[in-house]
Amino acid sequence: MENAVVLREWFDRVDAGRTGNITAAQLQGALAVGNLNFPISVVQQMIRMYDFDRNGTMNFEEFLALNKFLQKVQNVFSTLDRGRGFLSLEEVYQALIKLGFSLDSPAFYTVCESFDKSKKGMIQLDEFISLCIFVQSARLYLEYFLGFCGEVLSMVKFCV
Ligand SMILES: [Ca+2]
Repeated sequence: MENAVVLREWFDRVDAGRTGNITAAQLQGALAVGNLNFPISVVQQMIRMYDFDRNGTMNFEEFLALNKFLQKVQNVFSTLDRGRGFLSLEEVYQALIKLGFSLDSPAFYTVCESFDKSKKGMIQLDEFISLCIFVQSARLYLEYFLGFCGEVLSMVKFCV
């Protein structure tokens, strides 16, 4: 309950114009205050993942869904990084399993390579979040796509 109040205050602070919606640029700035620096494309993807009303911005309800996901990702990161501030690739793999993602090796290394900015096999929190956003979006898209295929198939069946 108290958490919800804190989140509401945070949301209202970011939504300076009191529009009820946060834009990608506003979210990017707010996350940077918390030392999490993301390219705008990643922030836009965050919004798209939970943009239930599909208006391109984030209302409070959508923000709660995103926040839940980010909390989960951050918790897994901090249980594995043991205060070092980064995860090895092996630990990233474990972390993804904890989060319910299973990638085969080639996909895993390709994904790691593209998010490991320093190319040292050390994934920092913002890189790990970006990576999870990417994997989660891919999963949501796939579920949507498969659901769509299912509907088409049953329509075809119905027509036949
Ligand atoms: Ca929205």
